[in-house]
Amino acid sequence: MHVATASLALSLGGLLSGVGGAALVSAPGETAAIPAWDLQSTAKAGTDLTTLSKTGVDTSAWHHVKVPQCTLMGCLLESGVYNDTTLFYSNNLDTVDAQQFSVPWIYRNEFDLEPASGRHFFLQTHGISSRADIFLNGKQVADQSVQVGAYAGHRFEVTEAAAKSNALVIRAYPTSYYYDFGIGWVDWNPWPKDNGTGVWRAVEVKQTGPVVLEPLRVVTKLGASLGSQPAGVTLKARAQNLEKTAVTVTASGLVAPVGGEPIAWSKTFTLAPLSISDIVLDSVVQKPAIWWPKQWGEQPLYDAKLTLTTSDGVVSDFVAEKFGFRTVTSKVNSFNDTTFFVNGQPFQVIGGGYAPDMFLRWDAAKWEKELQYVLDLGFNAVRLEGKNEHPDLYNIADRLGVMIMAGWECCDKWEAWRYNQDLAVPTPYWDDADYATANASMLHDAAMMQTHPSLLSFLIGSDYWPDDRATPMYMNAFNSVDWQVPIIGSASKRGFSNITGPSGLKMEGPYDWVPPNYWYDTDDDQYGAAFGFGSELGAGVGTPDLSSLKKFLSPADLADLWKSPNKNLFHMSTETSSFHNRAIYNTALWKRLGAPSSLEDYVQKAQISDYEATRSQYEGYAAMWNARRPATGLIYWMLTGAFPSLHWNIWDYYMRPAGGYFGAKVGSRVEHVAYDYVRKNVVLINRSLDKAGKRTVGVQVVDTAGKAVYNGSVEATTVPNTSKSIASLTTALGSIKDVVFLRLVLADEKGAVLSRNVYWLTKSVDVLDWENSEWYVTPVTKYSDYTALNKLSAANVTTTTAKAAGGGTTVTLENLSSVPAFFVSLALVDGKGQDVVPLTWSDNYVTLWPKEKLSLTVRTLEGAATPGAIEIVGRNVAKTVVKL
Ligand SMILES: *[C@@H]1O[C@H](CO)[C@@H](O)[C@H](O)[C@H]1NC(C)=O
Ligand SMILES: *[C@@H]1O[C@H](CO)[C@@H](O)[C@H](O)[C@H]1NC(C)=O
Ligand SMILES: *[C@@H]1O[C@H](CO)[C@@H](O)[C@H](O)[C@H]1NC(C)=O
Ligand SMILES: *[C@@H]1O[C@H](CO)[C@@H](O)[C@H](O)[C@H]1NC(C)=O
Ligand SMILES: *[C@@H]1O[C@H](CO)[C@@H](O)[C@H](O)[C@H]1NC(C)=O
Ligand SMILES: *[C@@H]1O[C@H](CO)[C@@H](O)[C@H](O)[C@H]1NC(C)=O
Ligand SMILES: *[C@@H]1O[C@H](CO)[C@@H](O)[C@H](O)[C@H]1NC(C)=O
Ligand SMILES: *[C@@H]1O[C@H](CO)[C@@H](O)[C@H](O)[C@H]1NC(C)=O
Ligand SMILES: *[C@@H]1O[C@H](CO)[C@@H](O)[C@H](O)[C@H]1NC(C)=O
Ligand SMILES: CC(=O)N[C@H]1CO[C@H](CO)[C@@H](O)[C@@H]1O
Repeated sequence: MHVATASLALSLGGLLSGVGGAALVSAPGETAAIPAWDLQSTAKAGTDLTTLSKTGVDTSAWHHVKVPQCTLMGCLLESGVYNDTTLFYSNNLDTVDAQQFSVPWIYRNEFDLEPASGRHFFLQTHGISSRADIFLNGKQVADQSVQVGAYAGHRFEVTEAAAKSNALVIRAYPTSYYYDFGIGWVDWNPWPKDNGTGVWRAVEVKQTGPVVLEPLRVVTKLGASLGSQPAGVTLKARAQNLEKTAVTVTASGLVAPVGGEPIAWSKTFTLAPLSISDIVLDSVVQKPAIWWPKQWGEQPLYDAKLTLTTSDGVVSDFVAEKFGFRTVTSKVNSFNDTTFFVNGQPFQVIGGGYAPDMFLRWDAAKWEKELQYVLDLGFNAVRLEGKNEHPDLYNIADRLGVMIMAGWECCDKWEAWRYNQDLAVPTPYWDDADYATANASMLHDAAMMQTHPSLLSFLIGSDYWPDDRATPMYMNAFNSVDWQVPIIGSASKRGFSNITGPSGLKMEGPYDWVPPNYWYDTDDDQYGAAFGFGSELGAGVGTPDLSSLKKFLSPADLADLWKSPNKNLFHMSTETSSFHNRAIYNTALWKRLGAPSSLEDYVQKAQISDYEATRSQYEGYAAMWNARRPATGLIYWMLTGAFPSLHWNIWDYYMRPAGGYFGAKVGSRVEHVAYDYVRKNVVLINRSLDKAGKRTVGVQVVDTAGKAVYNGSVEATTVPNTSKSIASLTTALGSIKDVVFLRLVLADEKGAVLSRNVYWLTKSVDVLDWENSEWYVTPVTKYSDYTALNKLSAANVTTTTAKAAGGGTTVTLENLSSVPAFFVSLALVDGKGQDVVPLTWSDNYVTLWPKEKLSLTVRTLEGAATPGAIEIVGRNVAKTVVKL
């Protein structure tokens, strides 16, 4: 047996199979993941891998999982040692014994193959944290100096060791975020006690004939006039002749719109003995269907396949992927801010930062629902900071039309540069072996992503840019896989390598609470205000609503929320971070909305704060798209949480959308009217490429008693892809004494409402102290007083329900009163009163005008329980339950 040169390989989604009893793979070109593992600590199983990797070892006392991949904690959850309902409750996570993970653990599996002369077998890894020894049938396949790094995948030839019955053993070494290329969490959440150690990505077995292929690359070349000119398409894959003689192969290419007429062609290559060379097949698609981000068009995908057949007509290997025709480019403007272009159109990035599950348990169905939320919100992108996950993440994003900003993570081994001023001590700077690990990681993940039309960019650094040895190494890795989308040096403006040039992305905060006017304070280019590209920023909000809070907080934890506003809390960021408590957030809540009188009161005030915060941030960036210094993108920090968290997410761990979600959803509407808190203007926003025409904006202001203060309307013509100010409300809002409500309603020529939106405003905005800004927040020296909202007269809102056209339920709310019904939230629950999730609401956490009637539509997504009732409650609306 010999160990093949370290090279990369990918899973072939459609071919994964685990046929019980039969050989794991039995035909050339076939690839299958090891479908299940037996797991044990070396403290119990010992360290004699030679013996453990022989068939027949009794593993009945080990842990058993029927999944192809899991970290140690993920496996122990899967096998029932831990239960996440219990683990995530209160601070139970802290009680997990970390000591058990201080020694290596063993993953073991037995499987069958059908070895015969002329057949070659491979083990393919896609990253094991932190490093591993691999043994097959008593022989070492790789040691920990080669299989190292969470993202470094390798292909090892195991033909000589392969037998009919095989035993595979992987010894995974403990991960340190200081020393290893792991998958770290920085300040996002408490760290898992196993540090993510283990076989977190599948290990595959592959069978081939005399020639093996590396992953397929697809190079597309679109004509200047998209779609109406033929497009070049080149299929490429690196081929290795495994024999000591020259081999002649026919390479057959196939390109077909999914479900459509294929283009097939072929070419013959003679490969020198033991050589490695690129197989390159060129073709042309006459009428390429163009792939667009969801809000701009369709997502046509093409199948591509490259098959090698030997002269006797037998397949040696094949590779296949889906791809799409689109272009992505980026430009740094005169302010050094980056604008992305998709299919030549300037693309304002609107999205959030992704956190995987804390134990890296990958769930494709969950990710699909998360992207459905992303689209429901009006977002168009997700940033992955060093959480590049699995091929299905990209497959699903391709299908749904969401752009992905992939990249490496900050603050640990991945950014161990001398000039990194935020590096965790005692992380050592990179040595030669570290560069090799990073190189293998880049090669592997770039190859995994190359064909996917959803890729917007790869950020080779997050907080700091890679040094002048790593940068060209990364660029060479991208070149070697025919990378076709922008490579960005980092997500910040702290410096850059001349090889990438300036990143054009800013990382200036905030990460904690700021008032809504923060985003509109753009005249002096301060920090995170709505100009340029904010790569990770937000008011830090994301408070789950009460039903979710009760799932993971004890009664004492719940009391802390409103009785101990400055207390450190477990369900936040790490102990050592600036975000271990809600003090900044709570100070604002107490000052602006008044001290809470109960848990319910606190949570409702938190939803009001969260809604206001996310709406203003998304509106602010959308409104400034055509400003003096354009706002070119924002990534809200964060989109999701790795565990049930009290902050930094757009929806909670249980996927129950609340105030922050619906604020973000209003602020991200493709056609919208927004209120600029600083200039007191109405801004007409159009993020579509094709929605134009006459628009009317109704502008109404009422006081807290429901008395009309202003009633007017503005005519405007909307221009695609443009934000513009269309009216000043200085007069309309001139006479505010206390708190007023402002309603903006955008309607088209036929009177159809395109966007409707209510603000609560005081005479003046919160006063920001920009000079004393920290990296994570800008302090407020004078808070706005919204306490009048606690004294609203009760409103009587009636609810009627009907079946919605196209599925779901239409809920019509009517305010019978002469006062506004403030912040009315609706929860869809099952027969037992538990939240029904996942689901989408056309709108929620709404404020009704006196006598206003408003219809909302709710639809459940796949996997949701059967709805039984809707619970309705508002700030001045008593709770009612309407049975369905
Ligand atoms: C975990 O525990 C909860 C509550 O004790 C129980 O309802 C749930 O079924 C358990 N989950 C698993 C996977 O065993
Ligand atoms: C996890 O990583 C941290 C930081 O590098 C380290 O202090 C800790 O010992 C690690 N835990 C284990 C179980 O290796
Ligand atoms: C943009 O970056 C370049 C390179 O660092 C610098 O020389 C230039 O002054 C910057 N321009 C602005 C407007 O900041
Ligand atoms: C990275 O790996 C590739 C493929 O093995 C190799 O050709 C290249 O020299 C490596 N680069 C560095 C800087 O080690
Ligand atoms: C990068 O380019 C600038 C301007 O050309 C030059 O002054 C600087 O020395 C270069 N830096 C490196 C590391 O090459
Ligand atoms: C947005 O712009 C598109 C493209 O010009 C246009 O068709 C649409 O009517 C515009 N919508 C608004 C609200 O301006
Ligand atoms: C506002 O004015 C419009 C016409 O300009 C009128 O139709 C509408 O009833 C008025 N609304 C209120 C609340 O006064
Ligand atoms: C969209 O807006 C950008 C930025 O203002 C502009 O450069 C571009 O030409 C516009 N595109 C269209 C299709 O109007
Ligand atoms: C609300 O109005 C409806 C219809 O007039 C009435 O039946 C109901 O009793 C009122 N509810 C309250 C709480 O006043
Ligand atoms: C101002 C007003 O009409 N308020 C009414 C709203 O509805 C509640 C509940 O019916 C009444 O109590 C209020 O008088």
